Amino acid sequence: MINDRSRVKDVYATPIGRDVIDKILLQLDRPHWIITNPLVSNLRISRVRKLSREHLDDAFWETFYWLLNLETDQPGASNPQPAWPWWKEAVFYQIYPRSFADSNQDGIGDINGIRSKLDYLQSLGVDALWLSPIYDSPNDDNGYDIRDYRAIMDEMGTMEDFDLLLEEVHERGMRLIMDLVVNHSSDEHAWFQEALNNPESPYRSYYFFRPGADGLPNNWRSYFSGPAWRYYPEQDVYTLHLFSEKQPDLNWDHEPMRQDIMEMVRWWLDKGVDGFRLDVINYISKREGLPDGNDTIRELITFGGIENYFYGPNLNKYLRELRREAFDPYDAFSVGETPGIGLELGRLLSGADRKELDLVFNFDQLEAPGKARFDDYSYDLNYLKKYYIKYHSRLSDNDWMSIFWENHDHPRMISKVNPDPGQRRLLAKLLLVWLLTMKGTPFVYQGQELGAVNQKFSSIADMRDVESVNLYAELSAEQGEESAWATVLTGSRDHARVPMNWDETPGNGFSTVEAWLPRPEGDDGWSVAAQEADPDSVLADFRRLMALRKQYTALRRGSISFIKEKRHDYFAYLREWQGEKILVELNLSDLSHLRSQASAGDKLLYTNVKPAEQEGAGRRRLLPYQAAIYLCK
Ligand code: ISL
Ligand code: CA
Repeated sequence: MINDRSRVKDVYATPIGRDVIDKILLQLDRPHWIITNPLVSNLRISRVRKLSREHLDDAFWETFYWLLNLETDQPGASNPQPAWPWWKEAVFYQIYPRSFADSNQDGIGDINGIRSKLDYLQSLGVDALWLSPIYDSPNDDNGYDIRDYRAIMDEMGTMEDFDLLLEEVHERGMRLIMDLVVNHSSDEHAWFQEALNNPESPYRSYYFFRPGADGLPNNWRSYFSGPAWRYYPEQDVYTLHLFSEKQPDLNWDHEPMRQDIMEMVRWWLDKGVDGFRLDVINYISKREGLPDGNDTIRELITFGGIENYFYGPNLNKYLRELRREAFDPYDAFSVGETPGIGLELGRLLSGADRKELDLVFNFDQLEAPGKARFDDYSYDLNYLKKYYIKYHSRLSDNDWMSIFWENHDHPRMISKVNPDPGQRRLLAKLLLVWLLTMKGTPFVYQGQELGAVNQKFSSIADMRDVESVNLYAELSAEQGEESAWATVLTGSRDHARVPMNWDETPGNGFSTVEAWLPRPEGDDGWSVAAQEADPDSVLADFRRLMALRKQYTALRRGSISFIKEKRHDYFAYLREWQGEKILVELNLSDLSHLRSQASAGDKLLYTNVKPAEQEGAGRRRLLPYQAAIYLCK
C-alpha cells in the first residue's frame, strides 16, 4: 500500500504511479532521471507533500493514494511462447462510413457505398476493416450515440446490406470489425426512455440517475462542454453523460445491464463479425458514489472528474467477464480505445496473460509535450520517435502495440507536422513507411493512403461535429468569435471526416448531391483516380509498402532495435527475424542529413526520393523527409 511513509521510488514502481509521473514529465518535457536519481527517488512522500503544500492539497493526496492503490498487479515481464494470432500481422483500415462512399446519392455514405469499394480496399492489401458505428442512431455524435444496438441506421442501409457486406469482405480474404459503443447509449435508446419515464422501471439501474432537488450531483465535466449532468425538469432528475447530453452513461456495475451487452455482442459475433473496437472502454467503471473530481487534477488536465473513471475499480473485472463470456468463445479480436491510459496501464489492459483486451489505442503520441489537440503548433516528429523508443524499451513478449496517429477524432498528421504543400508528398510517404514498418499492428485511417491533409473550412457553419459546435459556442462567449474560430479550426474532428476524395468531379466521386459535410475546394490531384494514374503517387507507394510488408516476415514479426537514438531529426531501426534483417532510415526534417548506417552491400527496397535526386545529392546523404528501407546482407 502506498501511503505517507512510502518513497518516491515506491510510487514510481506502481503502474499507475509510473504512468502518471511519466505523463507529467512528458507534459513538462523533462527527462526520467529527475525522478529516478537517488536524491529524489529515496524521498518519502510525506516530505514531498510538505514541499508541495502550496500546490497540492490533502484532497489531492487522498485521491492520488486511492488511485495508486487501485492496481496492485504488475504488467507481465515475458511470455515464453508468444503466439501469432492473425491480428498481430494484420494491417487494419478504418472506415468512417458516413464519409466513405454514397451509393444512393443522398449525400451520406452508406453500406452499399462501402461494398462498391471493396475491390479498392482489397487492392490496398489491407487485412481487416474497422467500421465506425453504423447502428441505428439519431446521430447526435455521428452514430456514437446508439439507439438500437441490433439495427442498422436508416441512412446506412439495411441489415441485408450489412450481411452482404460481411460476406463480400470475407470472400476477399479480409476481416471486418465493428465499433462497440457501450460506455453510453443514445438517450433515445428504449432502455433510457423507459428508465426516464418510469422511476420504477428496472432500466433505471442501467444508467446513473440522481434526484434533481440536490443540484448537480458532482463537478465532473463533459468532453463536449459543460457539466457531465443533464437535468430533466419534468422528471426532476439528473443523468450522467461524459459525452454529449444525448449520450447517457451506462451503469456497468449493474449486472443485468452487462448481461444484455454481452448478449448483444454475441449476437453480432454469431453473424460472423471478427471482433470489435471498443469505444472509450476504459471509462466504463466509475468510482463508487461518483465523488467530486479533485480541483488540482482538473486544473492540470481540464477533464474534471477523470481520475474517478479512467481506470475505475472494476475495469479489469468487467473486461475479463466480457472476454470470457463473449469474445473468447468466438475467438474474436478486441482493440480498446483508451484515452488517458499510459504505457503501464495499457500493458495491464492488453498483456497476453491478462485475458482482457488484445490491443489498446494509446493516445500519448498524438500531441507534443504540453500541447493539446486545439493548440496551434507544429508537431515535431522527434517526439514521435522518442515515444516509440520509450515504448519498446518497456514492452515484453507479453505485449503487442497498435500503431496509429490518425482516426476520425483527430486532424491529419501531415498538417500538424508541416502544412507546406511542397512537402506533402514526401512527408506522406515518410509517415507511411513509419506506420507500416514499425513493430506492432498498424491502423490506417481512410485517406491516409492518399496523403490527406486538413480542410480549408471557412466558418463554423461548414462544420458538423457536436464537439466543434459546442466548443465554438463556449469559446465565442468567453473570447469572441475570431479567436474561437481559430481554436476550433485547429483541432476540429471534422478535418478527418470530410468525404473520401475518389475523383476530380464535383463532389469528388463521393456523391453527386451536396454531402452531409462538404469537402472544401482545392485538393485537386490528390484523389484516388488521380493517384491511380500516377506511379509516383502516395497511393502507389502505399501499395508498394504493403507488398514489402507481406513479403518480409521481419517487417511483421521481427524484433526492433534502434540506431543512433540520440541523433536529432534522424530515426532508424532494424527489424530482424530468423536471419532476415531490414533497416529503415527516416529523415525527420526538411533538411539534408548524413546517412549513417546503410552499408555498400545493403539492397535498397524502397525510398521516397527519385534516383536522379539521390544521384545529385550523393549516396551518403538523406534528403529532406527521405525514407529508405534496405534489406541488409
Ligand atoms: O475528441 C475527444 C474529446 O475531446 C476525444 O477525447 C474523444 O472523445 C475520445 O477519444 C473518445 O472518442 C470516442 O468516443 C466518443 C466519440 O465522440 C468519438 O468519436 C469516439 O472515437 C464518444 O462516443
Ligand atoms: Ca447514401
